[in-house]
This record gives sequence, structure tokens and C-alpha cells, in this order.
Amino acid sequence: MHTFSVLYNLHYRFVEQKTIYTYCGIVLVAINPYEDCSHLYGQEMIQVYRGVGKQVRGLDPHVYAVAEEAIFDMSEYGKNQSIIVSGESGAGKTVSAKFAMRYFAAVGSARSSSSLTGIEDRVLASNPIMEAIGNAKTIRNDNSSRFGKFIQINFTERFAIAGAEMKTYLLEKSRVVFQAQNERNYHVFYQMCAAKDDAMLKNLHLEDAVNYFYTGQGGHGRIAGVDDRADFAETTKAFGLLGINADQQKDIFRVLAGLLQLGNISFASGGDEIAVVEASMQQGIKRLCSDLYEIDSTALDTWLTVREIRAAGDTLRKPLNTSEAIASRDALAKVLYSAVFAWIVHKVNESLVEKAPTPSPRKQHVDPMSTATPATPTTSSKGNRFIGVLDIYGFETFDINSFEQFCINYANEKLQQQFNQHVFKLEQEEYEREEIAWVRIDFYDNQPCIDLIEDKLGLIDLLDEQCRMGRGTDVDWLNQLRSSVALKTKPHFELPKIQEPAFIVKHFAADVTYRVDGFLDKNKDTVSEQLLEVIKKSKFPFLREILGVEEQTATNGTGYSAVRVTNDSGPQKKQNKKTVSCQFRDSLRDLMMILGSTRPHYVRCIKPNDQKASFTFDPKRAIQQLRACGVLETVRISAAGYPSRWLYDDFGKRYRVLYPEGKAMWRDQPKKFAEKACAKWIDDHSKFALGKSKIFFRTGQVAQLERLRSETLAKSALVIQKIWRGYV
Ligand code: AD9
Ligand code: MG
Repeated sequence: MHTFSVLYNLHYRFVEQKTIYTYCGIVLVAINPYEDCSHLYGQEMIQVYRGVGKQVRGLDPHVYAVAEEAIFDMSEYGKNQSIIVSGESGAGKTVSAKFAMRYFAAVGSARSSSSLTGIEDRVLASNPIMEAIGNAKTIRNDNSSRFGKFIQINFTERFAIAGAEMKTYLLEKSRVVFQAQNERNYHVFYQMCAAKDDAMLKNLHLEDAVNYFYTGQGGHGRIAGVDDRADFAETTKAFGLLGINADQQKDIFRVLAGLLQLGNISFASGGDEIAVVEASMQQGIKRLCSDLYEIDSTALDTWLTVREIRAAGDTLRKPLNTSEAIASRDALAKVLYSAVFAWIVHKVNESLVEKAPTPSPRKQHVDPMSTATPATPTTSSKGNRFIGVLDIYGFETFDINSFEQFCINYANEKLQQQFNQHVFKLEQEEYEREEIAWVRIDFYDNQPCIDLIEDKLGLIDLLDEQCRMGRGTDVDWLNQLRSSVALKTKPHFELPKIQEPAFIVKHFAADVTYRVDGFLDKNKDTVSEQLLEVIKKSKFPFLREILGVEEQTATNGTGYSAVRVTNDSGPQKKQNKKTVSCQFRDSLRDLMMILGSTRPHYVRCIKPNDQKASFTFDPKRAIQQLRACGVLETVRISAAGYPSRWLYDDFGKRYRVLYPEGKAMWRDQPKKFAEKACAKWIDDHSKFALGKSKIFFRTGQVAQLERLRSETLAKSALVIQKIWRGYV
């Protein structure tokens, strides 16, 4: 019954009224219009919501309303806030998150003094940069986020932006070397190729993107409606705004151009299945080694096709076959790309720390925090409050799903759980605190699925165990899953009916079949030590810098021997034993802790059809998402519980006209007043409940009281008019 009416309402508002936002319980539902709706987001729209505070729920639903509510709650309750945007791939999370950030930037700048140096612009400029290096076209979304992002915007006590800090989560590295049909590598590569004659890219010998193996696997590489060349200009402008100067930009592009060259190195079989670099590659290798990376080409040639093995104190050289050589080349490319990514994130963060203004006693008086801001990003800016905006990769399923989808969908499970706990637990606790009798609402608890993934002897544990055994293969791991007694009892784990190297996880959003090929390598994420060493000996300082070479020498002088580079959000660390999935589990745990310490506001994005058709609503697709993400349950909880509540004092003040018999009771005994007034007007006494400090109402009751209130006020106005006329 509720399902139908929710669906009907959303459909009506979306298709007939072209309204993309609707509140469902505490959640703002945003349906992707797939049409330019700039009129909804202009400066004048910001003005509509700005400063409205608590009453914002009375205005049209909007992502700006949610942002305004967060600012109000931050000031009213002195608590950190978060805006959690969720929904499947292509549903509109990144767009929503950007508008929330735009709102904060507008509000934050208006309240800050004019002497501040455009921190708001810098916060916004981080978006095109992160999209250039972390978003790509998939078959689900032309601008799909391939990393998770939590941006914490710090506010001063007067709600000026005091800086920001961005944390990123697990970038999809495999995309750097592989793209499925009709997909692309990260946007930045296509932007560079489209702008290859730009002065910034001179001497990089760039060609069209289709000419590179790393950018051409998915097809022609163009996206309808996207001008890569213009986007290149936007990316460089944003770099500039964030203090990454032209020389540094050139360095970044040089490393990326080198990656494209590297990817074009192919191998031939030189007999006995031993790989040799294709003879025709010499020109490309020369470019890469002398012009771009300034590395030793003989060493590169050698270590692309040979691996050093240490056994019992001896070192042996083992020639690689062609597929091993390709894997080795690709591993290097992935390491280099993530190093560039991490370096940029680090720089962006440096620039988002509000520089301490020239100390002036007056300024310090107004805002003591601004001078206390440390030089490097940190969460410990005491006294400041923050609003975090979370925009991660949405739940996704493709024809073939691998380790990346496993991690992405795991992250979405965690987020869904956070939502359940907040909505259902919080409501429950409020009723208990207020000692109100009510019936518990069952909700779909996804804890068992999370246990399956992250618990002891769960999927991640078993994967790690297999990775630790030197010779384990993907299929060995699958066999372990097949024979695991523990997994047999898990309702969220299944094996496919047809014998294929895959397993199925029944996620909250859908069942997903994961192919096991590549899981082990992607989880280990190792690169040939010798190959990396070749790069580290480069004469190109930036290349050494992103690989942390100089930093290492400067700090302790030891040789640098990292073989695993899995940290997306900071410079590389020395050998780190943790596997990718383990690190991801830890970082998700931290993220949940941060979110748990904030007051969350939820935006649920819905993808209304799979054709990207404008204002087109496919009820089947919508219902599936509404059901999966718990929106229907929040509506149910609103209907079965008491969605509206008033503190007795506030209730008395507003509705005193409804019980004039009580005289000053509304002020002196507000609880008694509420009881009397409601008993007088609401026939069904189960429609309201008296808590310890608040009165609670079922849906529709407050609207009814409001109607009565305005009628009574109108009547008394009429009486006054009559009396007045009687006098004259
Ligand atoms: V993913 O999980 O990162 O693959 P998102 O982030 O949920 O996904 P995104 O925000 O990138 O999806 O939206 C996809 C596309 O839908 C955008 O590029 C727009 O073309 C379109 N979109 C989404 N929201 C809006 C909107 N409010 N107004 C207009 C929108 N177009
Ligand atoms: Mg996105």
C-alpha cells in the first residue's frame, strides 16, 4: 500500500510536475532528470534557502534545503554534520554532492570577511581536478566516479569556510591499463590527447587517444556532449587555482604521457615462451626513456622481461613469458598512476587548508581558529565544526564483475548499514527516551551480508589467506570458497548453477556474480621491485618525488624498497604488508566512525531509467532502488511511528488559540495544555502520544492542527472586525 503511494507520488511529481526532489521520511529522494536543470541551482535559488534554518522543510524539497539544514543543525547543536549521498551508478550522486558543496561555498563566502583568499573557489575547483583523474566513462555512467571521496568542509564559529580536507578511497587502478568495450580510461588522458597541441603539452609527442593501447581498448573514446579539449582547459585552470603551478602541471602531464607510451610497449615470443620487447618498439621506448622519464632504456628493456627471484640467499633471474611481461608492465603503470593521483590529492589538500591570515588582533578576536590552522591538512582543527560530504562510487553490476565491483559494492553495503542504524535505531531510541509505546518496525538488516564479506573466515579473510600462500591461484581460492563449511551456512553466499569460475553475493541492491580471475593479483597489488627501481633512478625529479624517493633519503637515508603501493591518499609508504581489501576494510571502518560521530543527512539518488532518457520514469527500476535502499521502510516508519513532534513549550506557543479555555496554561503547564488541546480537537486519541518532553503526532495530524489554527485565527480576526464596525 505504501509502496504504491510512494511510487505514484514520485512518478507524478517527476513526470507531470518535473520535480526531481521529494522528501520520503527523513530522506531527500533525488531522481536523475537526465536534462539540464540549471534553473534549479542558480544563485537566486541559493538565496531562497539561505538562512531559512529550521523552517527549511516548509520550502520545496531541494539538495540546497538539505545543505541549509546541515548548517542550521551545526550551529544549533554544535555538532559536526555529514551529507551522505547514495544511489547506484549513474543515479546523480556526484552532481548532488557538487551542488551541496556549491551551497556551502556560497554561504561560507558570504559570511567570511573579504580579506580571505577565495577558499570557497578552491573547494569548488577540487571537483574538476578530481573528476579528471578519478572519473571515467563506464557503460552505466559517462562520468562515473572510480574512487570514493569524503570532503570535510571546516567552518569557523561564524560559518565562514575555514578550509577543507579531502579523503579518498580505493581508486580503481585496473582502469589505467584496461577498459571494457564502450568504456574509457580516466578523463585526463583523453583531455590531454585532445589538447595535444597546447603549449602545456609541447614535446610530449602526444597522439590521438585511439593510438594508445591504454586509451583505445574501449573504442573511439569520445563521449557525446563532452568536449575533452575544453575540459583540459578547465582542468589546468583548476590546477592553477589550487596552487599547482604550470611547471608542476607540465610534470604531471609528462608522467601521464609516459604512461601512454609505456602501455604501447608490446612483447613478442622469443622462443621457449620467453618474452622480448617487440623490435618495432624502439622509437617508443626511446621517447619514453630519454624524452619523458629520463631512465635507463637498457635497464627498462631488461626488467620488463626478466624477474629477479631470491631463493636461499641466492638471486636468480627468471625470464618472463609474454603474458607475465604484460602484467609486469601494467603493474608498473598502475603504480605510477596511483602515485600521481596521491600526489595531486596531497597538493589539493595542502591548498584547501586555509592559510593563516596575517595576524591581526582584531581578526584573532573574531575568529581565533583561523590563525591556529596548521600548515598541513589535519582533522584536529579544534573548535571548528565541519560538514562532510560523502560521494562514493555507486553500487554496480556488469556482465563481468571483478575485484573492483566487489570492493565498490562492499562499500555500498557498509553505507546502507550506517543508514539503517541511524534511521531505525535513532527513532527507536527517541521513543524509548520519551517513554512512548510503539511497535518496532522490521527493516532489512544487511549485517549478515557484511559479515559474509568482512568477518573472520569471511570472503576477505579467505582471500588474504590465499594471497599469503605464495603459489595460490584464483581458482585455488574459489575451491576454498566452495569447500568452506562456514560459507555453506551463509544465506548471502551462493555458487553459480553452471560451473564457472565465479561466486555470487546477494547484496542489498541485487545479486552479483563475481568472476574470480584476477582477484589475487589485484588484492596483492605488487609490482616488480627491479622495474620500480629503474624508474626511481630517473633523472626526472618529479618522477622521483611522486615515488617518494627523495623524501625517503632525506628522512632516514635508507634505500627505498617499497614493492607495494596501495595507499591512494598519501605519499607512498615503505613496504606495507596489508592487502588492498584489508586496507579498504580498515578505511571503511574509519569512514563509518567519522560518519557515526556526525549528524547525518541523507540524499538518495534514483536512476529512473537505463537509457539516460530525460524525465522518463521506469517504475520497475525505481521500485527496485527504493526498496533496496530502505526508502520504503523510512516511509513506513513515518507512517507507523510518529513523524512529527513538538517540544511542549513550542507546541503551546504555536497552538495556544486552540484551547483558550486553558488561559495561560499554554505557558505555565505546557504539557497539560498539549493534552487538553489535542483531546479537544483530535477524536482518535491514538493519533498523538505524550512523551516526557515532547508531544508526538502521527502523519497528517499537524496539518490538521495547522488548518484549525488558521481557521480560528481567521474567525477571531472576523470577530474583531465586526466589533470594530459596531463601534463606528
Ligand atoms: V557513479 O556511482 O559515480 O557511476 P553518480 O555519481 O551517482 O554515478 P552522476 O552524479 O555522475 O552519477 O550523474 C550521472 C549523470 O546524470 C550526470 O553526468 C548528469 O548528466 C546526469 N544528472 C545527474 N543528476 C542531475 C541533475 N540534478 N540535473 C541534471 C543530472 N542532470
Ligand atoms: Mg559519481
